[in-house]
Amino acid sequence: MCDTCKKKFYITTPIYYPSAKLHIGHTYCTVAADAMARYKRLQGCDVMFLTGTDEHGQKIEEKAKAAGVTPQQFVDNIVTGEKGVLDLWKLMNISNDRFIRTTDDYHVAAIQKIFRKMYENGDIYKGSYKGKYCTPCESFWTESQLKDGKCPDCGGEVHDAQEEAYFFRLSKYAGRVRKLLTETDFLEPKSRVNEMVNNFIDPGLEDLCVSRTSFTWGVPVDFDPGHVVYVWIDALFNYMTALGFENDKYDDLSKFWPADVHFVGKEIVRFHSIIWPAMLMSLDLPLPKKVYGHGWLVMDGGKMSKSKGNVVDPYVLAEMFGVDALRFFLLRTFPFGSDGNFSNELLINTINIDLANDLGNLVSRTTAMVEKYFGGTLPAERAAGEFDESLISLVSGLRDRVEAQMEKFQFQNALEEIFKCIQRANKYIDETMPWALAKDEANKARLATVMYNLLETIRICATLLLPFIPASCEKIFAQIGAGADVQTWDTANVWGKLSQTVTVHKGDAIFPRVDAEKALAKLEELHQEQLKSLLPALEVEPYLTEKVDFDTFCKSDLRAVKVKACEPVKKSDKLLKFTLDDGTGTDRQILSGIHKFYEPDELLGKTLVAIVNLPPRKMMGLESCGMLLSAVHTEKGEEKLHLVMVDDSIPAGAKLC
Ligand code: ME8
Repeated sequence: MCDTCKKKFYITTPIYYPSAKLHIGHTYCTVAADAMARYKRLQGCDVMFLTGTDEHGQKIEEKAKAAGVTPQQFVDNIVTGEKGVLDLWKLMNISNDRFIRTTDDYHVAAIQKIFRKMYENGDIYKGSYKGKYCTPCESFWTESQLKDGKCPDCGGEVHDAQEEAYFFRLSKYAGRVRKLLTETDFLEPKSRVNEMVNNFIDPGLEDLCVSRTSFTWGVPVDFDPGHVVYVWIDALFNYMTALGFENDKYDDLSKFWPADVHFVGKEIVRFHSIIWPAMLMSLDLPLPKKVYGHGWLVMDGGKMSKSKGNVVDPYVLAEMFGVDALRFFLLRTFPFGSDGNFSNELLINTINIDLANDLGNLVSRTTAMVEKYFGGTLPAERAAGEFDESLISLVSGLRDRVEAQMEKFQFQNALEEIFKCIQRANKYIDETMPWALAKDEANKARLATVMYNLLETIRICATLLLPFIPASCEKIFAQIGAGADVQTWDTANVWGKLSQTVTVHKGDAIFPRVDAEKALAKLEELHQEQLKSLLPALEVEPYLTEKVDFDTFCKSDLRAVKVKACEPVKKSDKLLKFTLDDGTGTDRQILSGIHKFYEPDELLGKTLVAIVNLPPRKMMGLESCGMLLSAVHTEKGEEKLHLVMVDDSIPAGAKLC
């Protein structure tokens, strides 16, 4: 197919807020879009795969201020800094063709032009906004949109706010948008259509506030200083400015617009399926062909967060389990349109069952047998036999079944189809029993056929797995001796493309089994560290508000005491027994629960402070006459204690007052 005849395919992910490091939930959509882009390229399409970052808004401005840096420095660090967004996509083997940052000059200038055009055509007008404002979501809400008085998106507090602002005439497009949603396949899955129509369109679409004066970190409205463009105009038009709309940086608009699909998380479906088409209608621009609202990865039913019991850092998970294992898990385990409950146990199970047991074993058993029985190269003789037909017919139709699912973005089902074949091939080994065939030279042709059928199944499955686990598939191809000419979408539909006399190269296990117990313990340890890092650095006991009069205070007799001996109390983890010189000539014994903080030897000879007129107490059968003073606080969740020590030149018995 020549370049100009190639089918075009334009796919986008949401552009991410770099307000914090991305977690595994963010990785989900980008991995899905990557699988889709790779699949389309394999099919021979001319693909444009766009992702990026949405860098303006009040939240970023506030976070930058708190961090003591400029907003630009703040976002630069999260986007281009070490282990930032760009690094993450590189690590995850994301094959995006373009990356847009909404702070890019060409985008900023284009947004100004777009805003002005909509102002000039009358769809943007100036008014005053009164409403309930949610700061984290940067959204105004009406009373009726609130859920239990809280923000319907994040569940957070809202407050009354009013400001002079520009508005977009969203209400004008309600009818056309409703038709788009209800009469076409613009929005999928279909369940999301009802949600949009019932919750937003039918209750009455209000005009949308599209500028802010309460912060400055945004695209300035060039004809009205003090106003910045509200993030959704800025954010949504990225899909077009990245192709060259209203700018000279790129020149792909006529080639790739309208987009074939926008992948978006369910909470931003509203912006993509109502506001976005309405804005495009306002400018008389073609609408994207589809918006697909995927579900969330949740933990224990709630949104992802570090404070829940899982490590959600993709760097940690990729390092422990491998990038492909993580990519595979995300798309194999959860239906793309619904929420999926993430857990480390599930991740490890998926790796061990599908990748290590089923796929990994099939590859290593097959290549090991070809090496053992044929020295690595199959002979040309063949002998068909029982079980061949059922395997071959299942695998021959696989590509079309995978394609049918991929076209509907049903990654889980596509993988299910592939794994049915992998499982069938493993069963074929048990049925044909190559080890029994190998005992008799007369079975050589039959044994070669069995091996060939297995290798050919692996070749076809690996080709279809390329969009999901590209690096591992390359390793598989190398092991089974499949050249580039038989790793193509066209050959994935034709049985028998692998050379009949192929040479295999058994290598290391491609998907080593994960020791679940060890891995979970390690993750738990990392999670505890993460939790600690979230705790305040330093915490001291709250101050007492109740006043104590001077005379009462003076009733405490504080003395300098010198440690003559110190030893742990038998059968106690905590207690140390001190023999102290208190200046009276008679040793004083004090027990103190500080063994966790001090070894007895390090305290010998030290001059400490004790309250000496407390009534004696018995602990573990021993008498304690007084109490040693110490300073206590908590650091990163850990209790710290320091005995109060005074200068050694101070004699035992000196009164502290
Ligand atoms: O919404 N599971 O940015 P964002 C699945 N800047 N997806 C998740 C997720 C989870 N646990 N957590 C977040 C924005 N996401 C805007 C987009 S587009 C013009 C502007 C998804 O960084 C979320 O659903 O807050 C969204 O689609 C994406 O991550 C980006 O979220």
